[in-house]
Amino acid sequence: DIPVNLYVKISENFTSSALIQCDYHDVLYDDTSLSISIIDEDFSEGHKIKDGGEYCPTDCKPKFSSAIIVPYRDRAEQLRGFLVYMHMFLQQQNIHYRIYIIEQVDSNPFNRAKLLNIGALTAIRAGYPCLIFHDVDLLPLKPANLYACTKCPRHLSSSINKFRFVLPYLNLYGGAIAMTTEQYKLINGMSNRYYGWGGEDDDLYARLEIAKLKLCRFEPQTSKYHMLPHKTHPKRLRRQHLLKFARTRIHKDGLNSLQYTEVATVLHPLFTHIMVDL
Ligand code: BGN
Repeated sequence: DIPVNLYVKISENFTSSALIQCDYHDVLYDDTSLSISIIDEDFSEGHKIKDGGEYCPTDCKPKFSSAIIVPYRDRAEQLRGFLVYMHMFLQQQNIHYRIYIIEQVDSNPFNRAKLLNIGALTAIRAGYPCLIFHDVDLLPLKPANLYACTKCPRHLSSSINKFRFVLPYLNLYGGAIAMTTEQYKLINGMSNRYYGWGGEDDDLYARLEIAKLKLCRFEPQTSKYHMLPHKTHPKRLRRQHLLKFARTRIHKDGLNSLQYTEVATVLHPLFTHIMVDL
């Protein structure tokens, strides 16, 4: 789908002592100051992924640095596919990134938002300026969907096969999203109180509204995703009630009230595995 004239040939003469900025083309959206980079077939020089699932292009200096934060429990099969696919996808984009898998090891209902808060804190401490929150069942289909942060918080996955590639509602802000560390801190992260499926992403959207942060999306064509099939999570009861008071909790429920026990952190070849008891 990328027009041929957008492909960049990376010169083989680059030496590591004189790193130049990675080549990105200014395309798509002026207001987001984003651009994409696609490189040619010569790229596959074997694996350059460091333990912990971190990758940095070696022949140029990347402009974007992103932590990919994935909440996880009990989907080993999906995770394997996700990791292999995402490393291929992300390396094409010539960005610096690291994949964090945050696993809930207790047996309480799944708390996606709290896991994302934990991943965000870890990534912020590691110095990442851009946080990409990503469900493990979503695979991006378009290389132009750059995994980097824009001036405004961005909803990456607006066009998913499961919803027949149509955005279900305008304020949907779940699935795969990107926010700068500054934006995430400004809204005190996400609510820690959503155990069970649903509502935590709508709560996050309410926080954006309070902070007057406008949401942006790339065009549907660029935002296409394939959702892997899976069993559904038990839905959270009374999530409407929790959501109703989202605005009153923003300053007391979030990053500043986050409590959990880190059970272990293991650096695997393709990801950093953080196991937590919520
Ligand atoms: C919505 C869910 C979201 C979910 C989307 C897409 C709720 C809150 C009800 C008050 N919201 O219905 O969390 O991401 O569907 O599946 O359940």
